[in-house]
Amino acid sequence: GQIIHLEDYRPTDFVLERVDLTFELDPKETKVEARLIFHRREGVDAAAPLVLDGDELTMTGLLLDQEEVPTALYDVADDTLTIRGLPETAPFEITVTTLLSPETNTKLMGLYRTNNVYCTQCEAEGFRRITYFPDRPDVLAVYTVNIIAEKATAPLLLSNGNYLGGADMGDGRHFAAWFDPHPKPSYLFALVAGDLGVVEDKFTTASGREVALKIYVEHGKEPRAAYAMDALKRSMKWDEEVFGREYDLDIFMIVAVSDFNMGAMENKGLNVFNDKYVLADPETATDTDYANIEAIIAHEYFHNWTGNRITCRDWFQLCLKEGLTVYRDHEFSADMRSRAVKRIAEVRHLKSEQFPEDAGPLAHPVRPTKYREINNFYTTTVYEKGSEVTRMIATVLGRDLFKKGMDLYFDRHDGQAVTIEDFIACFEDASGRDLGQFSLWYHQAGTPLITASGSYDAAKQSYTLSLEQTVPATPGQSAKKPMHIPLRVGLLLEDGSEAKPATVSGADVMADVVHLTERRQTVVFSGVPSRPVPSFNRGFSAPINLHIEQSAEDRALIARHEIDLFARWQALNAMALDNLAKAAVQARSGQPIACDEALIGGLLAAAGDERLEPAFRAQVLSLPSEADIAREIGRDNDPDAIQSGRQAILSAIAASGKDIFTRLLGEMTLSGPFRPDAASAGRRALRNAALSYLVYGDDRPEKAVSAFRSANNMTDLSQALTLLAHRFPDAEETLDALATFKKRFADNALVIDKWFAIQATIPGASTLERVKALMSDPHFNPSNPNRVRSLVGTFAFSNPTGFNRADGEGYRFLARQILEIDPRNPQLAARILTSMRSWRSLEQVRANHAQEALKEIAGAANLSADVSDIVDRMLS
Ligand code: B3K
Ligand code: ZN
Repeated sequence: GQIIHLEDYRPTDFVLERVDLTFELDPKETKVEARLIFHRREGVDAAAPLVLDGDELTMTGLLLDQEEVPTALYDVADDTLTIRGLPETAPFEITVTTLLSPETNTKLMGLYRTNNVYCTQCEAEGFRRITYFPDRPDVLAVYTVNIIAEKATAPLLLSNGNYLGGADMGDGRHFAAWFDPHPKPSYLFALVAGDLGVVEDKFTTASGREVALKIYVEHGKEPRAAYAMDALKRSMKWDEEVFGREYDLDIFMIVAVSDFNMGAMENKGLNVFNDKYVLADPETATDTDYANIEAIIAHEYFHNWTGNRITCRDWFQLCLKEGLTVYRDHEFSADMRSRAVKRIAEVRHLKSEQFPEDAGPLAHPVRPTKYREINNFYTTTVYEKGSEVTRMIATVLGRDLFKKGMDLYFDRHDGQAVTIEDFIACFEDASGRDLGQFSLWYHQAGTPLITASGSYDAAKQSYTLSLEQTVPATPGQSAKKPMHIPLRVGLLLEDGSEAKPATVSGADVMADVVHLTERRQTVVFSGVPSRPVPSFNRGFSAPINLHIEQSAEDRALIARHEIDLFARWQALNAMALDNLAKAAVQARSGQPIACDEALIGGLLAAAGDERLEPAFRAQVLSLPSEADIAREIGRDNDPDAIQSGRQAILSAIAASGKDIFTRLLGEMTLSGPFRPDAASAGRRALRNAALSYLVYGDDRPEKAVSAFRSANNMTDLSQALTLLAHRFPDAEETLDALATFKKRFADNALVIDKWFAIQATIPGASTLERVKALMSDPHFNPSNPNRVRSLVGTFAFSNPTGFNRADGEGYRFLARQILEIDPRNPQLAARILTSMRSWRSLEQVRANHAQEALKEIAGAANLSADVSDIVDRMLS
C-alpha cells in the first residue's frame, strides 16, 4: 500500500445526505443494495467525478437516479469505483448492488460469519468491503437498513438505531428495518443476524427516558451475561454523573461473538464484542476477566459520546476518540474499584506495553502524520499514551477547568468530525491557558527521560532540584523540543511528614505539580527544615522515565510514609527493579546473586501491613516481570540471565517471608459464595501472591496441588495450575492437573484458552515443542483469533525465555506462523508480529536470529499491507 499523509487531507467533493441499505443475507452470496443520496459540494468543479472506495467486491448493478449508468461513465478498479457525468448542483441518487460471500470472509472485516451468525466489523475501513462508499470518518449520514434473511436460521435481525418494523415474507424469509437518526460515519455501521439468546434489562436516563438494554449471546450462555449487564448499567449512570452524558436512542444492544479481531466495537446502538469480554461466571472467569469486562463494556459505551456523537475527521485523529475514551474508562474503573490499585495496574500496563513501543522501531506520535495501514495504528501509544495525555490536561488545568473544557467540547462539536487541534482549543478557550507547548505530547514520539538530582543546603534551609529532560530520537524524528511536563513531587522529611516549602522558584508550581517546560531547570524550595527525600511523579502524573540516584533507605522512607499510595508502590517497585537488573548481570557472569535486605524488608513490611488494602499489598508483592527488567537494562539483553536472576531474588524473598506468607494464606481465605467485587478480588490476589512465594520456596508441588484441589473459582484454580505448570512443568501432579482442567472445561473455549496460555508461558527453551504440539490439539483452531492469540500470541509476547531461545528457533517458528496466518487474517498476523518490536535490545546472537526471521517474512511473496508495514518498520 502507499503512504497516506495527514497534510494531504481534503474534504470530499460530494456530500452524502442519506444511506438506504438492503441486505439479502446468504452465507455464500449476500446481495447488498446501497442507495446513496449525494450532492456536489459548493465550489467543486462540475466535471469532478465521484470516487467511491471498495475492497474485494463484485458489483452487479449501478444506477444513477434509477437509470443504469452507461459503461463509458464509470470505471471499476481494484479498490475504487469512479463515476462521471454527475449533476452539477442537484442532489442525485446512486444505487450500487454488490455481492459478497460472508462465509469465506476470513479477514473478519466487513460482513462475515461466526458460529452461524452474520456479523460486521467496519472500523477502520471495513465498510468498503460491503459496498462502494466514501469510506472515511468525516462522511456523516443518516442510515436506514433493511435486512432480509431466512427465518429459521436468522430469527434475529439487528442493525443500528431504533427498530422500525418487520414482516414475514411468506417464502421462509422475513425482514426487519432499522433507522438510525444520528448521522454517523460508515465505520460505526453494524449488522447482526442469526439465532441468539438474549438478556434484557432497562435503564432510565437522568431526564427520564427509558432505554431497553439487550445483550445477545449464544443460547444457553445467558446467565454468563449478567455481570456485563450490571457493568453496562453502572457505566450509563456514571457517564451521566461524571461527564453529564445521557444515552440517545431507545435501545442499546451488545452482541457477543466468538470470532473477533479485537476486544469490542462501539457501533452506534449495536456494540459487537469478543465474547471473552462479555461472558463471566465464578466457575469460568478470573477476577482479571471480570475487571476487563467492566472496563471494556464501559469503554464501548462511553464511545457513544466520545467517538460516535463527536467523531474523527480522519484516521490520524484516532486518539481523539481512543485516548479520551480510555481515560474515561480508567476513571470509571477507578471510581468502581480502588483508585490507587487501578492506577498501579494502569502504569504497569503502560510501562510494559507502551514504553517498549515508544522505544523501538514502531514508535510513532500519539497523533501520527503518516501511515501505510491504519489497522496498525490501533496501538498502545494511541490508546494508553493518548489517555495519559488527556490525564495530563486534567492535571495541568485542574478538575474544574478540565470539566469546563470537556463540556465545551461536547457542546461545540456535537455531530461533527473533528481534530486534536479542535479538542485542545476547547481546553484553551475554557481555561484561558496556552496549551501550545503541551500539545507536543501529541506530536513528539518517544518517552521523555527526566534526570534529577537534589542537594540540600542546611544553612539556607533550602533544597535544590536540578532537572533535565530529554526526548529520545524516534523513527522520522531525530531532534525534539522540550515538553511541558506536569510532574507531581513531594518532599518527605525524616519523620515521614511532608515539607511545606515557604517559596518555590525556578518553575511554575501549583500545589505539588511542578511544571517543567525547559530542557534544564533548577527548582529551589526554601524553608525546608532538614534534608528531604524527593518523591517524584506521584500518581504517575506524567508518562516519563526518571533517572535519579536514590538510596534504598530513601526509597524505603517513601514506601512507608508517602500519602500517595501509588508513589509508595513506585518506590518499592524501583527498588526491586534495581536489584533485579543487578541480579541479571550477576547471573550472566556467574557471580553469586545478592538480594538487598532493604528490598526484602520493604516488601515484607508492606505485605504484612494490615492498614493497607490487600489488593495494594498484592501489587507490591508482584515483582517486575522479566520484560520489565529487560527494559530497565535496555540493551544487550540475555533473557535467560534475567530469568535466573529474578528467580534467585524471588527465592530469597520466599525464604525470608515464609511466616508472613503462611499467615496471609490463612488470613486472606474467603468464605461464602464467590463475589467478583474489588475487595474480594484483592484478598484473592494477596492470597495467591503469598501462595506463589510459598510454592517457589519449596521443592515439592504439594502446596500448589492442594490449592488446585480446593479452588472453588477460576481465579484460584488458574493460579494454582499456573504455579504447578511453571514451577513443576514435568511433574506427574502437573500432568494430572492439566488433564483434569482440560476435561472439566472441554466445552468452554474461553477456558481452554487459559489452558493454552498457561502452557505457552512455561519458562524455558523446551516450551516451543510444547506449543507446537498444542497446535495439533483438537481444541486449537487456527482460524479463531482468540485461540491463536492464546497459544501463539501468548508464547511470543509473554514467554521471554521460551520465545527468545538462543538458537533462534522461536523466531523461525513465529515467522512461519505469521506467513500462515497472513493470507487468512492480516490484522491478526500483523498484531502478533509486533511481539518482536524490541528485537534490537537483545544480545547479538539472538538479535541476529531475530533479524533473519524478520527478513524471511519481509521477503515472502504476497504479504498483506498489514504485515509488510510492520516488518518493514521493524527492520528499518
Ligand atoms: N474502536 C474499536 C477498535 C477498532 C479496531 C480496528 N482495527 C474498539 C475500541 O477501541 O473501542
Ligand atoms: Zn475505543
